[in-house]
Amino acid sequence: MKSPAALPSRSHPVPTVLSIGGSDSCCGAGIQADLKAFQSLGVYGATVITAITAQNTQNISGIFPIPKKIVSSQLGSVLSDLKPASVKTGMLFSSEIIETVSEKISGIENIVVDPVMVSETGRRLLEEDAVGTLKRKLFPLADLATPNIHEAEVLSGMKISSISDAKKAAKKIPAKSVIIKGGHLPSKTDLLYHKKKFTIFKPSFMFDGRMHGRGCAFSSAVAAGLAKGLELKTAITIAKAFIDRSILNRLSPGAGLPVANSETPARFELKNRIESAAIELSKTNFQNLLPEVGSNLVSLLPGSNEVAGIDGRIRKGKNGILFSNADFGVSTHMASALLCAHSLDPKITSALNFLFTPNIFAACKKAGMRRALADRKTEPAKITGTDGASMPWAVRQVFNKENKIPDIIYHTGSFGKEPLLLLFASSPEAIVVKVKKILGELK
Ligand code: PXL
Repeated sequence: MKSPAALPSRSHPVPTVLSIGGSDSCCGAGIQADLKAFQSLGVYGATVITAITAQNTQNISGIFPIPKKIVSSQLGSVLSDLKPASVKTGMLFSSEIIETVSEKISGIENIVVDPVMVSETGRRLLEEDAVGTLKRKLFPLADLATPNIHEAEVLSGMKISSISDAKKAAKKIPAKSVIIKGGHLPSKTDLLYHKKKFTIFKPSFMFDGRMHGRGCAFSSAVAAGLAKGLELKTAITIAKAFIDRSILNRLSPGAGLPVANSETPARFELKNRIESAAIELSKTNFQNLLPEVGSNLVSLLPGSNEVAGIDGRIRKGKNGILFSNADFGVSTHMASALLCAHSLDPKITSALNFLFTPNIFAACKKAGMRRALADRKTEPAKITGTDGASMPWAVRQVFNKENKIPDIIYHTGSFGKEPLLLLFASSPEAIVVKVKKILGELK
């Protein structure tokens, strides 16, 4: 038997974030949602539980606050050993728990207070008489408070129907900085009040539905960013991208509300990179290369055989290029071509297909792209007759002939087969660089 290798040492210290809040038995919100966000964003999560809720995606059937002695004991244990680089508070339920928590965390840097009051399913998660204690004891310690509109109304004592109302309310909330989440405003914009200045954060898409756990994941993501040393606005921008992704990824584990669903940092990053590359392409004349059926930009998750691409492809619209979000498992043929190319040349991790015309082909040549023909006329009937086999066959045929994967593999079409051009590169960004070069030579 082989002797085991020595455990490699870690090169990066991983910051710890402490979440103080309630347990949600369906794991869409509360400390369970916080831990999922911490894991996704690459920080270590510790928890102090203030209440246990019995709930599912439809309702909360029981709330069992934890005695303050036990909350205090958990805090004592965690804080005497782990050194959190940030703290996030969620459901605190009662005045006595708020007092206990405030006493123990004062002096810690980067405190994010999510002033949880009512669940999305309508249950009170903070006793009415505890609002004053929250404002008096915890808010003065908060580097950032993250109320939604309803919570901001309660905290400021005023009605909020517009961004200008939100600006007035933010000034009345006694935390160092406040972000009022505008998910329930028509504009859906969030308003940050930080260092006496306002900043508006727009959503990347409009989501009108209700959802469980969004607020918890957002405040946790901000706390994770602060723990990594990010400046507040940067931490918020990244947290918003993270939460938008978690909404797109939502799951419905029960019959009630969907839950926000985060994912591993590597999957999160790859989807963002594919979408950024598609945005870059949409700023060019890429529509001149788009076939009527659309193109796809696909990329491989490092160390796996999972391929992500643009869901529904990149398409030609009346007023420019159309595309939606990136996701895994949305491409079959392109994914099989990429996986085959990667197996033959591990540097290749991304691919894009586009239109093949003599003009485009000439531009590819001028742009210095190495091109190789996959001769479909020699394709065995068995391959042609097997769904999904043609692309890998074409890639392998070229590799066998050329002994490498060129920039471009093309075929000129045959009966029932569209002419095709496949561009390969080492990253989504490298695909964009190559496309820009080709477009630069296109007459
Ligand atoms: O989303 C706020 C929240 C926080 N904490 C717990 C919850 C909820 C919402 O249901 O259950 C434990």
